[in-house]
Amino acid sequence: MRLGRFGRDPVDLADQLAALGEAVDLATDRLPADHVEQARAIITKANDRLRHGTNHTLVALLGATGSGKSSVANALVGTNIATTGIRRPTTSSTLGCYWGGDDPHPLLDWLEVPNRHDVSGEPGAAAGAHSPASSLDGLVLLDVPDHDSVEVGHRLEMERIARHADLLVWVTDAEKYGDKAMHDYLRRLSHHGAVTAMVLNKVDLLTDDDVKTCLADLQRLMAADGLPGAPVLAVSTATGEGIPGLRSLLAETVAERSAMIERLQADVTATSLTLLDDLGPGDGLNQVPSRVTDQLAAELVGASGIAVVTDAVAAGHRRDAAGRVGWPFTRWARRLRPHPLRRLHLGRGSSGLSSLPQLSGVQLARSENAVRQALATITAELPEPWPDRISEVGTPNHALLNNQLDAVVSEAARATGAGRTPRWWAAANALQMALAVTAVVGAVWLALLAFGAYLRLPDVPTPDIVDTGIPYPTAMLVGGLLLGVVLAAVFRQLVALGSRRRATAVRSNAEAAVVQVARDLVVDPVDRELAARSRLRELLTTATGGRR
Ligand SMILES: Nc1nc2c(ncn2[C@@H]2O[C@H](COP(=O)(O)OP(=O)(O)OP(=O)(O)O)[C@@H](O)[C@H]2O)c(=O)[nH]1
Ligand SMILES: [Mg+2]
Repeated sequence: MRLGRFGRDPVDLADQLAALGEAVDLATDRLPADHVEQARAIITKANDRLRHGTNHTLVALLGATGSGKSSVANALVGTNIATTGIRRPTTSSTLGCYWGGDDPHPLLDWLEVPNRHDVSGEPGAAAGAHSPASSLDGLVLLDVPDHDSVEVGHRLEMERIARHADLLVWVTDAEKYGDKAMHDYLRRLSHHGAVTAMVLNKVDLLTDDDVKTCLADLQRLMAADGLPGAPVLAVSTATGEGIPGLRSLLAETVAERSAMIERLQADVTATSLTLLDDLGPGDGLNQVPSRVTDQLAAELVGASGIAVVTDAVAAGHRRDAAGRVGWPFTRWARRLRPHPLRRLHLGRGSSGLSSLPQLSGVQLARSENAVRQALATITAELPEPWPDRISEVGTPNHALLNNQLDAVVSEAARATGAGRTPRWWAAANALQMALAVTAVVGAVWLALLAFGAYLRLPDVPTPDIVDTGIPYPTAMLVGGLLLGVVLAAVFRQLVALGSRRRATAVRSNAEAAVVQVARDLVVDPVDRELAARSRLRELLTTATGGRR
């Protein structure tokens, strides 16, 4: 008869514990607090138990009152320890019996078991010691109070010992083996099959056929509890039947020195599986999909009121251009209207402080709605508890969001909309001025000629443009005016092109800035949460030791 084995070594347990340790930190405030606390307690317990080494194997006798736990302990010790005054009618505090080997007291101190019995001096101990194969040196056998008496303290003590022991030996009999309380415990410890054994005691009271039936039934029930491989032994402390088999099982376990590691691995596996269940099924969503980010940014751009600024930037550009390259004779008219950018307190003449009109109620609602939509899309497919968690980290302070939208829009406008004038404007201006001067000179010339004629002064010969018969002053006036108007029209087209380009540049700068705001306040926090979630899954999968 052998216990089931995971066949792992302590290095695996160290890896599992390290992964669980990191997972517990990440799981804090993310997964149910009681499960995280349970995992933390397992890590503490495992580290404490590991400090005491593998020289001792803690075997707990667990079961209902009267099933014969103390009798089994006596049978293994080889003498009735009740004669030493330790035994009571029913066991109310744990008794630790230890067999030879290293000093077990530090371990029993940690286990908080003050009642101790050194078996090495017992005459009956020799019965097991004479054969090296069945040496129990290193065994610390714990006779534990029952879990089903009226004494709540007994149950708590039993549960405490059951949490700390390396090997759990349940003792039952033909009357009690179907006991619900015991099977509840077994189910809860279904990952502990490698460190669980079942003893069907008092078989002296049964016929051979009944023993077979009971054993088969008990095995079936244990398989249903999730412990199909755990050994089941039939014993009688009254006749000694089966006791050598139980002794060999314990001797093997003590010799292998692996029960402690396997017990701790089972604990780490079980608690990691619980946390993995809390984490929900894997869905491969490790970051916010880019289409959600794009959609959110587009909505926020809409809500930001950037159109007001881009329109002003385009109009301002046209207005500046008209002042520089427009027809000189009508430039003054433009100056009567206020500069579009100055109206927004942006660009030239700005105090440097943004004073864009505050976002309207509709815009505020639009930005809030955009964030809500994005979060709803992200969380739609996520299992509990992630929708709430993601919504919590992804919902920004809306006043902050709107301030930032306001700031980035005006900043983008200021950076792109002001200052730099296209180089061709200077040349165009010079040309327009030259044409205007030409027209004015032509006009003055003609005026002087007209004035001379009025005063009936003798004709001053007026030169003609060669071969055309058109007098210079006329050509200068008409040509200067006409060319100026035509050029102003051409320049207007070029300026319109430039103003569109400038507005587009402002818009794309603002869009880039709004994407950054969306990232900082919504997408990045959600990404961090999703990354923590997938890291948790990775760590917990490692911590289960490959059990999922
Ligand atoms: N016939 C028979 N009676 C047994 C056997 N083992 C134990 N008993 C009796 O069962 C009763 C209970 O035995 P204990 O060993 O005190 O049982 P326990 O599980 O320690 O009980 P608690 O300490 O109350 O939890 C005693 O009267 C024993 O004599 C056995 O193999 N055959
Ligand atoms: Mg007892």
